Parts: sequence; C-alpha cells; structure tokens
Amino acid sequence: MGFNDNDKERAFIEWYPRGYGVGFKIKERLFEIQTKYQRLELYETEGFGKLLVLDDTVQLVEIGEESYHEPLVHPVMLAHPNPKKVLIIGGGDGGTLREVLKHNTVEKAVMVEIDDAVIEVSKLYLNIDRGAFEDSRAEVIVGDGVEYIKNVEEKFDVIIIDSTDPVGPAKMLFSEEFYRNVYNALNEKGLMITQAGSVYLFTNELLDAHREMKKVFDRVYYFSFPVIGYASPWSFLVGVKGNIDFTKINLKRAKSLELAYYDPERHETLFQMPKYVRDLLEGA
Ligand code: AG3
Repeated sequence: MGFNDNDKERAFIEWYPRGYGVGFKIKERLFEIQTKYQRLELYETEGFGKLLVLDDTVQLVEIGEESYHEPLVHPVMLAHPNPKKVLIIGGGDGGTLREVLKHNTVEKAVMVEIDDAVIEVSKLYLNIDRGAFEDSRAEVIVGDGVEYIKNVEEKFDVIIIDSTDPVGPAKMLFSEEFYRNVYNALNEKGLMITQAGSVYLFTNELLDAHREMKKVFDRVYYFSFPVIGYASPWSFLVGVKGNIDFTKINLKRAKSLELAYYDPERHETLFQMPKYVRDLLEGA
C-alpha cells in the first residue's frame, strides 16, 4: 500500500478496488504528517512535479492538475448566464479557487475547507493557487462544509464540491440531505458540480450519488473526463436548479480563460461515455 521504498524503483501507488493501481516513480519523499483529519504525504515525482496524497489517495500532481480543476470549474461557470457568487466546498490546495477567479463575472468566491493543514502545505510547497488566496474576491473559511451549507443564509450561483471520494469520510457529501442543503443555498437559478470518482472502479458509488441528486435537483447531468493522476476517466455530476441548460455554454466568456484541457468549443464531447455507463445511468 502506498509508498514502496524497498524496490530499486521507488514508487507511490494508489490502490483502487479490484487491485487496480495508479503509480508514480518517486525522486524524493518530502514528508508525511498526521493532520487533525487525515494523513498527508508530499512527494517529488520523476515526471509530474510534486504529488499530494491524503489518506493514501492521490489529490493532485503539479504537472497536470489542471486536467481536474478545469473540467470541475469551467463547464458549470460557463453554463450559468452570470455567475457572481460561487461557493467551493473542499479544494484546500486552491486550484479550484484559482480557476473560479479567472471568471471576471465573479464578485465573491467562498471556499470552505475542513483541514487547514492542506491549505498551509499547499501554500508553502505547491503554489497551486497562484495567488488566488490573496485575491480580494476570495474568502477562505476553515470549517466543515456539511455544517456550513446547513446554516448558510447567503445564496450562490454556482456551488462546487471538490471533495475526496464517495467512500470514507466524505460520504456525507454524496447524500440526499446534503444535496437538499446545496439546492437551498443556490439562487433560483444555479448549478452545482461534484467530482464522483472513477467511472469503472467506483461505479456503484457514482450510481448512488446520481440517484440521490436526481431526488433533489431539477435536472442532473453526468460527464466524464480524463484526469492525470486518477484512475480515469473520472466522473463528474452536475445538478441544475431552475431554467439552465448545461449542454449549452457561453463561448464568448470562454475566450479569456486560457485553458489547456477542457475545450469550451467542444463542450458536447464531455457527454461521451462508455455504453455500459449510459445503460447504467439510464436504468437507474
Ligand atoms: N479532490 C478530489 C480527489 C479525488 C481523488 N480521488 C482519488 N485519487 N481516488 C482533489 C483535490 C484537488 N483540488
């Protein structure tokens, strides 16, 4: 499990169910700490820059993290007619916040991260946020997103859940009760997105989340994207409140974003999926 220092090839491997692994050759193990909530490891990989690991699961590699943060943020931001207020739950490394703040419609972006150690390590060693934490539109709250969303009176246009997987401690973030609170925290028109795990290794968790979201949102969309560092393709679920068509985006606003992975001009390609996934989702 995890870091293998014995072989002549030093590697970090994340083991998924059914014995499927995603691994990186390691140049240097920088450190490991136990935070209040989880075990945090940082590595220097051979070909992907630094690697951030929480409780044995890969959170990001420096080279290629945009392949996760871009599809998580921009499709929903561009499908909304005028997203001014955005809430991020999780996302302690600041990558999601950074992408949200690229949109000049945004007046305020609140990020609620439970583990301040993730924020501190990211600021000190990673610089994924590229200054986003200092942006005057950003408000960073260290706290439990589940509690925050229950009590918040403010309304948001877009809510982004940048959590760990639909297994373990983050399970609550995939429940009907949580989605109801998210729905209530959206303005009368709004979108939420959550990452929903590996398409073929967390299929049941994905179907569960999809079913729970369908109980709450006016429309639910599924898409997948190849994410560097995860067992890809990776799943994303979008919940819509009110009259918004997530298959249509504002291409004019996309021009200034400077993207490398998500291609707004090919938005429709997001919805391609293996046949068995479509069969499962339509049968669900
Ligand atoms: N948050 C999503 C992590 C999910 C990765 N899962 C896994 N490797 N099994 C990542 C934090 C990036 N902002």
